Amino acid sequence: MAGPVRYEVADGIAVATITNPPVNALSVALRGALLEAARQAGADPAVKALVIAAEGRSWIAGADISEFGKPPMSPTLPDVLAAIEACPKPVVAAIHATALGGGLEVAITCTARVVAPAAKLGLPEVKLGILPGAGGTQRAPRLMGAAAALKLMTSGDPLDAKAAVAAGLADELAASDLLAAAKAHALKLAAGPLPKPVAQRDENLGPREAFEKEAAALAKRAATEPQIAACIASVRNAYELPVAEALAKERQFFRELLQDPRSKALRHVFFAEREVAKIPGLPEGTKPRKVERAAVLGAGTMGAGIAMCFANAGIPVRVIETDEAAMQRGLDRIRGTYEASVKRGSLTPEKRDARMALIEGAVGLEAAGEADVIVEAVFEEMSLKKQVFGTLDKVAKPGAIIASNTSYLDIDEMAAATSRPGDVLGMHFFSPANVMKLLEVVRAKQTAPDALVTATELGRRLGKVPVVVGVCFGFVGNRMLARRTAQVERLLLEGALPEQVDKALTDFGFRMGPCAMGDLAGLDIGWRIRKATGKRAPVADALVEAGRLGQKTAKGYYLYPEGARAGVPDPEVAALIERISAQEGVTRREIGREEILDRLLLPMVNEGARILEEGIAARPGDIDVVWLHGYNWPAWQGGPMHYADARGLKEIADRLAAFAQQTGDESLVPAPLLARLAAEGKGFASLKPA
Ligand code: 3H9
Repeated sequence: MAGPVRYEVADGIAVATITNPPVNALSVALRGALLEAARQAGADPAVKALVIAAEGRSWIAGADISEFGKPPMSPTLPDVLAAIEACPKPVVAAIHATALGGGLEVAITCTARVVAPAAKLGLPEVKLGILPGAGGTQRAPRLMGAAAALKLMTSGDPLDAKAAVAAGLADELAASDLLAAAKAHALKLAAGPLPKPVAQRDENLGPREAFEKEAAALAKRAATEPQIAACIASVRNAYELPVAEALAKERQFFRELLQDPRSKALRHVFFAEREVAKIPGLPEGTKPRKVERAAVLGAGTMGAGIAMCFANAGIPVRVIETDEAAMQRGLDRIRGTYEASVKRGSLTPEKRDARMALIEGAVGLEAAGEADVIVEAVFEEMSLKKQVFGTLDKVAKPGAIIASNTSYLDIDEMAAATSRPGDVLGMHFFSPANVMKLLEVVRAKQTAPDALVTATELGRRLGKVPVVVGVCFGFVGNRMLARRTAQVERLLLEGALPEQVDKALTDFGFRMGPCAMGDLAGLDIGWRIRKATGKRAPVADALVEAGRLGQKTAKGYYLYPEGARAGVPDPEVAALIERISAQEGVTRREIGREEILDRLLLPMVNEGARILEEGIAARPGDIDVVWLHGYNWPAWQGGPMHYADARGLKEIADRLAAFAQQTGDESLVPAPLLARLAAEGKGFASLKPA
């Protein structure tokens, strides 16, 4: 019967080969089969040693994360490890690829570890808000020393094969035939007395001072990330408690952290980031088109940043402008950005030269004729965009993807200016384009499935996280942001000050609040859009009209004395806001922190519900990914839709309804989808993909 482990005995050695696609996660079936293999090898007089090998792209990727939060099923991972440890014969792990989390915990319970050059060994649990919960905090220190083990588990990043051997985490690097090397290693061990279990190798813990130094360096993170504090405490137990007690404590930390809402949020993010790559409704077997050359229209800030994305991924790119001078300015801007990276030491001069060599300036749209993908980043004006698309229709080669980087304009209208709407879509990069990971791939009405797949694959090649969204004003991210921005203005008018608004969001976990963000980006951007669309924001307008454009004029919502990056509150701004409140006939009042936070976040959730209802985003998790990678939503808060689910949609809907009544703002009335789910006692997570 085909199970997750193939058990074979030859020449006195039992080999248990794991096949549990896609990544050999430790599901209950695999745990059972591994436990059985250890017992069988131990009991069989014909077997001298056991080798645990695996097939597929991972050795073992760790515990099955989808089982977390469900009732535990026997055998547990500690049961399996106890069986491996109790095996009276040497057990050798033959690691060909990634051994992560619980996977590495299996490996370090074995008597020895032989690794192939492609192996990667790590304890990434902290990234899921937990700590290694199956002996990792006790056994890793007893192989590589407590200080190094603490570093490994708090960074969450794996060691490659060579580094793992050097650190003592693995015993042998097999240059070619891994299985043969592991068998030979096992036979050698079988010939002598059985080495003591890793859990008893206290002599390897290393000096306590080295560990405490490492722990002290983590104090800042430990104060805000409970999983880091738990790693420190648990590894410290290796010095202070008998190992059985330390293991029991580790298990207790693990169980507690698993229940923490922050870990739940991080696990949600793990799955949402993988789910987002699946595009619903595509014909089976849709293949991407070939992309070997790119063109970017417009060499402004966005265009230059997008061109760099292509060059950074090794794709030759033409940066096209309307005249020589603008083109040169664009190239200079790109060179300047690379130069700054070289100065900072984050880029070598060789890489800078290699990247610059992939970027070519050109004048006139005809220069886009050879490109497989063309990204338009010209001025945000529909008539101009339509003209550009009309010309591209004539000059682009057949099958080329024609993409717009527009932040809010209608892609369908642009597609209609061509005779090939199937090739047209949006590729919305976020500023700075060469840094931010989000890419909204906008699927227009007639976008061909293979064009869509080409854009998402290309996005991944560029190191982005592509999220497929539909056409609407502002797509997913900016459409929701607009709701928050409107509330910032209202809160300031009603009684809050910029520093209170910003603090609500930085306390929540954002790196920056909206007022500081506005100052950084330049307040004139929003002002220009409002003027063009006939909208007003009395406070923000007054700031711009008083010459306060943000950091570039050393004053905006805040003051930036002598080019300071962090602004300081300005009494003049407070006075200006009070004056505007009076002009608008609003009586100012004290607004509490909770109200500020909810007024900023819940309208976004409400807009997210509308976005889901309209099918602009396929899944609530997709919206979360947009906010995590485009706007630095703190991962441990899971994204706006997960955050709402975690608080309960009934509470969210009630708060919104109360705000709507209090302010008379219709947009705050709970969206029909939100109201329905709240009434049914469900969350957004209960929805099936659109
Ligand atoms: C742990 O071990 C706790 C223990 O200390 C204590 C236990 C008591 N579980 O990423 P990919 C799925 S905590 C369930 O696209 P890649 C994933 O959702 C765990 N599912 O592949 C996806 O599914 P789908 C510590 C998992 O080749 C598919 O596999 N371990 C798990 O780019 C492919 O995933 C980790 O944190 C899992 N553990 O990268 C490692 N892992 O196709 C987490 C993956 O349906 N995993 N899936 O969308 C990874 O970092 C990467 O998946 C890996 C492969 C590097 C392994």
